[in-house]
Amino acid sequence: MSMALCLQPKPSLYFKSSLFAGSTGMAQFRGVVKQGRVQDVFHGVVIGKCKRYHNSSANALRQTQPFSLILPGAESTNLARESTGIELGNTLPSSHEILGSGMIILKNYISLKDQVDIVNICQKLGMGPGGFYQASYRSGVKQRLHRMCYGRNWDPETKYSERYRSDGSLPPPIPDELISFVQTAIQDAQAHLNSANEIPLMCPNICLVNFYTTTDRLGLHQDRSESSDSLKRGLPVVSLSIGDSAEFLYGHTYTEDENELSKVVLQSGDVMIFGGKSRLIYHGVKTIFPNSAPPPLLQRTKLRPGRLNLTFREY
Ligand SMILES: O=C(O)CCC(=O)C(=O)O
Repeated sequence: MSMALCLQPKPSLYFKSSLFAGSTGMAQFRGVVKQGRVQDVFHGVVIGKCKRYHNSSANALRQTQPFSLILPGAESTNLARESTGIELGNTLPSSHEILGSGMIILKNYISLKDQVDIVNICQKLGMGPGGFYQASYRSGVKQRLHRMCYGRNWDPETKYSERYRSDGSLPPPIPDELISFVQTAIQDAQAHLNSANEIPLMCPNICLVNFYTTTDRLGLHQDRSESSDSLKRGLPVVSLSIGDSAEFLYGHTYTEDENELSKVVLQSGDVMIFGGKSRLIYHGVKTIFPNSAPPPLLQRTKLRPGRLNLTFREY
């Protein structure tokens, strides 16, 4: 599939290595067991039954302040002026690690400048309609992560079936420059594989953006809400990590014994791709390592402690 088939306008900011050019123990996972699987990690806060408003103007009905990625009090800082002189050139070389058929990490792939740009994009969209929120289950239990979606709404209960969120908001579209970035990353990954077919190219039309505080986790799960055709073709999930590092666990079969899972640390700037034979891996985030984000990223963005993760998929 070529990029042209995505019918996306040509990205204005496209450059490859500068973004737009193109301890542990599963038993320690706190989560609920649903259909025999740990689904997610919760505060355990019961918030009552959500009203559903089928009108985007109902966004005004938000009862809480939108969640900001930026440290409280830093929003009004003139970051451009303050950050003058902060060196954003990458010092670490890029590399890659093949984790299995269809699964690869492009280490330090996202330049610091592009990480800054992505934080700024996510902050801008996150504060607008359809921005960061904590999704809840029908039981009323609220998810702990702050999440928002681009392109298509995903919810832990309704998956992709509801166009609107319970606050009535629609997800913003995926920014074009991110679509291009993801496709370039897939093509760069393919170049490292025995066969490009191990990870097919896709046109992302969904992005889930998660923000983990340093105590947040994500229980073991599969990403299988996408269409059966997408799953059958093994169209990949492309995951971008920014901010604090995370311990990522994965395996091909479900287990509650963490020792049976593989582990890898995802650092700021890493891109993980899993498709093809690895498309349905079980995976989760066990630990966020505090104070592990690159200092220039924090100085430039005032990103709060924690980790920003974007996963792109084609429905
Ligand atoms: O944060 C991550 O690295 C994984 C996110 C994830 O598994 C998901 O959004 O389904």
